[in-house]
Amino acid sequence: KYKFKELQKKYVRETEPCPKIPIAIDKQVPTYQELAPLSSLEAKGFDLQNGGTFIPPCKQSQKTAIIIPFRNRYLHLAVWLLHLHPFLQKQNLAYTVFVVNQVVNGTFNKGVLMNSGFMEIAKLDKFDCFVFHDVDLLPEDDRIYYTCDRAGIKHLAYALEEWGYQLLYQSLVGGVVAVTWQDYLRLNGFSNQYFGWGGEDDDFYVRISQSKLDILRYPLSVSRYTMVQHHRDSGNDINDNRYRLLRESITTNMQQRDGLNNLQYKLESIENFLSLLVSTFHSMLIK
Ligand code: UD2
Ligand code: MN
Repeated sequence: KYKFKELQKKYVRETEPCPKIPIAIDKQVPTYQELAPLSSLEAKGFDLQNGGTFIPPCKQSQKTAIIIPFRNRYLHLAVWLLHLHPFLQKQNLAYTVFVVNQVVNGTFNKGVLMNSGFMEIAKLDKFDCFVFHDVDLLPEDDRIYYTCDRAGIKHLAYALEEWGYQLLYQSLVGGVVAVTWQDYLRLNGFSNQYFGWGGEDDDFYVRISQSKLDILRYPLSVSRYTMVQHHRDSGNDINDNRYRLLRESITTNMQQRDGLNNLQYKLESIENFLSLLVSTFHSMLIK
């Protein structure tokens, strides 16, 4: 089980030797220096409620839940929180951040984390909008609104710096998507069958098209993101099975029997962290 307090201490210790002069990683990405006082993020004046909830000073028609599928990316999470809280608050959003942490060993399964996060959050409160968000992606433009649209699935991580701010392929819906709870139910969530890297996002596209939902995107010049550099994680090897699963998904309409309706997981605990500005789910997979 992951103990936040201990890791927090560990993290602060590790960052101590960073040079006094900030090293700019990239554009708006916070520097290591800015990250150093991780234990006192409250002091930054982010004005959050316990568990990473923000209540805007005005009436917001939607409540947004941000779900981050997560395992062992603490540095990315720290960068993300420092970047995203101010960003989301500028938009006057009513939001809560949920980190869905895979605590069971074995291969990473992003789909199961998204689905189990959705199910558990629904028990806590009524959210209108769910934003599924890679931990390493940072929006570069304030006009990328983290709200949902009844007209379709909003694919936000459209123009990545890594790819020269172009979309790799039209059916790509990876990285960051904003989905109303109604549409998420209609899609039957993500597939639970994709273990390891790749395919679960393309499967999500298959679901969107089979459900006859539209994909909405902000202009290429607006929907820009930076991905914090990383290597492939251990426990998340390329899934060689992904093309077979995708074919099956298309030809047998797997969506109907795989997703929220056959989801299996065990919730280890739910903890609210104000010091880390985040509400964390520890969810456990059952094979
Ligand atoms: C692409 C997609 C991503 C996903 C992935 C294939 C974009 C912009 N991103 O990202 O959405 O479809 O391909 O699976 O299209 N994670 C952990 N710990 C781990 C492994 C993964 O926290 O050990 C989480 C984390 O939130 C990470 C995300 O899963 O951002 C996706 O994994 P990745 O960053 O390794 O994949 P990447 O960058 O190729
Ligand atoms: Mn990534």
